[in-house]
Amino acid sequence: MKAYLTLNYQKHKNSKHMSHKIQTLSGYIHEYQKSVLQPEEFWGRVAESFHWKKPWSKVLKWDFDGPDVNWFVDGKMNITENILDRHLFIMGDRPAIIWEPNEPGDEVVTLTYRELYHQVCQFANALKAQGVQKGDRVIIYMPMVPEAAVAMLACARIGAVHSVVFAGFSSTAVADRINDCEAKMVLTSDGNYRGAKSIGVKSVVDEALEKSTSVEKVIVFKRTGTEVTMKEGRDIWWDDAIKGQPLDCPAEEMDAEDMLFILYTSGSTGKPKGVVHTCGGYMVYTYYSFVNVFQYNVGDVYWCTADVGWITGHSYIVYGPLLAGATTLMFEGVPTYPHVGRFWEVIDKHKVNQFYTAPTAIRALQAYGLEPLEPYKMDTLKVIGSVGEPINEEAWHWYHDHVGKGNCPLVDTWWQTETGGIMIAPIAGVTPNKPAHASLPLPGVQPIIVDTEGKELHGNNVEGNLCIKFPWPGMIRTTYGDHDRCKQTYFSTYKGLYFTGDGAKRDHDGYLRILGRVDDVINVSGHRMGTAEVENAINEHPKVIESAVVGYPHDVKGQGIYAYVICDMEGRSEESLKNEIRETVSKIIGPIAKPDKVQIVPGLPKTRSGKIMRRILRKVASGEADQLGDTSTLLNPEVVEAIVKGASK
Ligand code: 6R9
Repeated sequence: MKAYLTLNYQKHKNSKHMSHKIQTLSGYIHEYQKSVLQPEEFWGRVAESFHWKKPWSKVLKWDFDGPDVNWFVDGKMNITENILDRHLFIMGDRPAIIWEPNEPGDEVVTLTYRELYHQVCQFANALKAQGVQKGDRVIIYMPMVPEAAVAMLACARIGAVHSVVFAGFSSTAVADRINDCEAKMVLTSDGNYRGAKSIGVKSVVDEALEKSTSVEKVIVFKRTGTEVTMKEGRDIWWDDAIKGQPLDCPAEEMDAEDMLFILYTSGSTGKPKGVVHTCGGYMVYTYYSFVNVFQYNVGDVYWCTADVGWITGHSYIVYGPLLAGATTLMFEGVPTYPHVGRFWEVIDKHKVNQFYTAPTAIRALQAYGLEPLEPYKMDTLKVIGSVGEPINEEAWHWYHDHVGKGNCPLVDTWWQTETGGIMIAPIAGVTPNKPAHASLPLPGVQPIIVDTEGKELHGNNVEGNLCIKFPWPGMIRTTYGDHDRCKQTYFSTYKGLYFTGDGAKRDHDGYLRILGRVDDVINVSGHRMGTAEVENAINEHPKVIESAVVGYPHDVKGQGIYAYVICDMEGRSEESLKNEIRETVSKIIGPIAKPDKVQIVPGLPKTRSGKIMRRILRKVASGEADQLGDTSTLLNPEVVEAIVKGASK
């Protein structure tokens, strides 16, 4: 360990920490220009501030047709050395993670960089002792406790590939992910506290493991004290696994392009895909975007309210902040427990400086009015952020005026699981804020708007599909086990471009506004759901003949899920069938995918080639049945009338 600390110190003693932070508008323009004209030089300079075990031979080699994208070619490193070892020397006693538990009165846990280092090393040794090796896949299905971050970093320490599964997913969803990546191990907990509820977690894993064969060991962290069954020879308690394990662990030498993690996300087809991120580029990109967008200063307390099960939790609770030596707050609970002012209370309690949340949470809290905010000062806040879905102007203003008190820049950050980090967003206090606009690309990001033929739409006041025309270090490399799927989904719609699946508008001032998905993906409370995925789950119900799912505008969730279902009604009432269908989806995917509305229909509108006309279903679901357009070309125009008549209110 000593060796790199010395080396690191030598390298850093004269450099100003976080010298890559843009501080002025002209600085942004200059850096942006440089990143486009000399991308290799630009990213090479950012990457130089990290500790590399062996330098790269070339910054970038790429081809979007493959796609085959390589950043920091031949470079060797370990991301955890840059998170932990590097920070011990000058920041060992600074808090790395502050953990706010579900119950406000329970003890807050603070881990310094030194404590985090030891916990990660110790758990990394435990993983090795249980047979995990470089390249093995490890599923993490855990609540929001610091050990979830420890687990991720311990995998990275020894070169194992983590795949975190959101702890609200069902056993079937967990089993699908275990099987897709042939995971060797599962890290989980006995239970999970969420607001007033305590939920079984280990029991879900037990059920999932009945459907999979690759998992050899399960390590169980004790959180709730819920009774669990421990399978002899397979299951081991976290505390037993770490007992006697040394507090230091050598960091595995990783190639910059070795896999760091897999994260499953929904797309337009039925099966979630495993988005693969690699070590070097992801490290450089999450760090750079974090310090710039949030303008983090050493000593600040930063809080992102996401769950580590989503990409936002990966990049902006764990990796980005910790790479920057930041103090990152992890919150176990929910915004409305034990009262609807909990977020504001936590901001005051921990003197939070940067606060990053989702529009759906803002809209939900806005509904309670201003009273819950009154007891709190929130005067430590400097920057507030939004992620996950388009933020409507009303929510933007409420957030800006009442949470940010009108004097915090609001960074509306557009990005995706596939992009690894923030792509289009204001740089807090540096580039201008415009309500409901993600605004301008970060340096290194080259977005373009194209028409349906893929022709670039130049100039301002244009609207079309959002693509990226040049690689950035944090981008997706492949979809696990199926490279062709990655090519088909992202690089084939428009030749030579990465297609985001989102629509966007460049307004008359040149600022980008994201308009939402243009494919069959619904964004429910910032969570991506594929319509086909929900349909597959509905179709599992024995009485269901066929179904079609669409999104519709929802006041709090952004979009709600509307399911049209053809059923065999024999012996069932409509109400009980609808409830059973909703429960089926909850069981197969998880409660977040439960349809908000279910309508039993006699048929689905189809084209002559047999395709469901979703356009019509979307209009009916949105209450715009008077704007259906031409339905005469349908195979079965008569069902439209029945659907409109029976539309769920
Ligand atoms: C980070 C994350 C990605 C999809 C994306 C888009 C939507 C995310 C947004 C936004 C408008 C924003 N999205 N941020 N839309 N404005 N600031 O959310 O990743 O879960 O993969 O979702 O979310 O539609 O394509 P992910």
